[in-house]
Amino acid sequence: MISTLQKMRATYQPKLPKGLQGMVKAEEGEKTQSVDNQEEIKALFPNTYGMPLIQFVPGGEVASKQMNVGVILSGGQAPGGHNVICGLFDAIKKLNPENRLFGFILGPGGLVDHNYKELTADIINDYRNTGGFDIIGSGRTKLEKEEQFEKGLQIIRQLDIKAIVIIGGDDSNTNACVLAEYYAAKKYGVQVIGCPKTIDGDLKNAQIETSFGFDTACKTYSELIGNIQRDCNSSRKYWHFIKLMGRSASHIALECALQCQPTMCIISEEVEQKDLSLNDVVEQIATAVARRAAKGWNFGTVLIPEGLIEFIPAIKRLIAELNDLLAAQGEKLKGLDDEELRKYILSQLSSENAKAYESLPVGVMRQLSLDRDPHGNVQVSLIETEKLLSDMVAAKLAVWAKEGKYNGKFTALHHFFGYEGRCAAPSNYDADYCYALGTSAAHLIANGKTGYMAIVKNTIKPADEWIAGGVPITMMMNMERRNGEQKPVIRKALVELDGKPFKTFAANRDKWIEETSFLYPGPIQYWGPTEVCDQPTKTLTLEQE
Ligand code: FBP
Repeated sequence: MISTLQKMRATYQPKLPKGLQGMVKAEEGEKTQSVDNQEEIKALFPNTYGMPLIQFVPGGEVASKQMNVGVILSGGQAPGGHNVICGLFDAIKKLNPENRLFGFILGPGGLVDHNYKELTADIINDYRNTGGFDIIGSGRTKLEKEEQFEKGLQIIRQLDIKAIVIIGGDDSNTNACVLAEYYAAKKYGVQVIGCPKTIDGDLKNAQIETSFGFDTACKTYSELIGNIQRDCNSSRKYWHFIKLMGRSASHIALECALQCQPTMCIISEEVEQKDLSLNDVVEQIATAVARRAAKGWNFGTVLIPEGLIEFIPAIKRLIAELNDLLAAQGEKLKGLDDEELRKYILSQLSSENAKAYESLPVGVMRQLSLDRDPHGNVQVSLIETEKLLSDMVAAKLAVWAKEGKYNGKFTALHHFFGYEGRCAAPSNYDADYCYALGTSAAHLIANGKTGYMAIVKNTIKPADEWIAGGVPITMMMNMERRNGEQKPVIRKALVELDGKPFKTFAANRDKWIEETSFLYPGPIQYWGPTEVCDQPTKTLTLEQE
């Protein structure tokens, strides 16, 4: 049984750029180099470094022999993943109806464990324009060891697969690049293509305008924030502390702020640049609360990016040392109870970092000492920053009240929006963008490419004018410290403080505290006027205009 909306939505035909609508020709552009550490990246990726950019234009197609393709969904869910697979499926079938698509189950682990299913037309048709990754499931297994690559090769050979498409974020596409290089170096003839996924919006650069899912996730959170703001403005008695997903980057919080005009929004990248302490951030919020209380307004909304804690410089330094400690002694630490762990960590840290560690509430201290995800990231979605901040604001206001500097009522409510938006039914933007990405991936494969990521650009214009192609993944790489070692990774895009989205926010934020300027964006619309149905995010529009 499927819902009526899902039934109607299945009939939506995603729009494709002109270059992908009929016969498709691949045009090669300039040779590329990595964004930094060129010599190191070149030495690590001798077979996939320096390849040219690819653009698809209408024209004579390469003759396509029968081929089988494998697809993997990797990492956190993002709206539109199913449409990447649908676009890939439709395009390979158009190239040759005998072509077959195999999905590996529950992420990259499915390739290693030989866990797969063939994706046939009847399965694909049930997932067109739907949210979620449940068609084959997702996972966070890190592909990095030779034995995993060789184990994967066995099933690739068994299924006669020509190419693997890895749909993932920066870490997963880094893995795609490593896998592509390995298979190329061994001359196995297996191609690997990546696709830019993540709601976090931090996989973007000169070639990738946005990662898919960011649009739908932000619109979903903005609907919820708008609803809360209406409620808040109706009863005028609560401060809502709303934490938003996004890992390290504050793109989601910033986009929701541009869409909803909350009372306040903290941007982690600014906190770092201004070298603010946790106490400084608390003081900023408490000052806003006090300013509004003076007008008799004991209500408001505060947006908090989930990665904030990592950007407070003292805590960032602490995390860097903890990461090295966990990488070196993780196994030993696993056997310790909370108190033993705290004591042992304190004995190992430098005195400055030990001080920062001890100043944190016990819960946060424990969270920072826990296992990293398979890619070495702190699991920031598990840290209750919204509660930590509101407790500290309440304590500060109590002191100010005693000093006669504050006279108001502060009642805080807490929310965390993340999982609510990662599987939402894709907006028209994400439905179209993802379908075009999947179609591009198919043509990169047909043209014999490996180590490329499928891209679609010019997406603030009507879909007809979008430009599809491919970018060598090595072009986006630099060397960074991970799990205690220097590693080649795709550079993460954080919020740029001299970029238009942040500047637009900064120019208005004082007014949002002084007045109540809430906007209520409402739910995503799938049918109706293009001004409400087909608009990209404010971030993308401001960046590209
Ligand atoms: P990706 O980087 O894999 O796209 O995941 C994004 C994300 O939703 C983050 O915003 C969040 O911090 C994290 O996943 C949560 O991870 P998990 O799904 O393992 O709980």
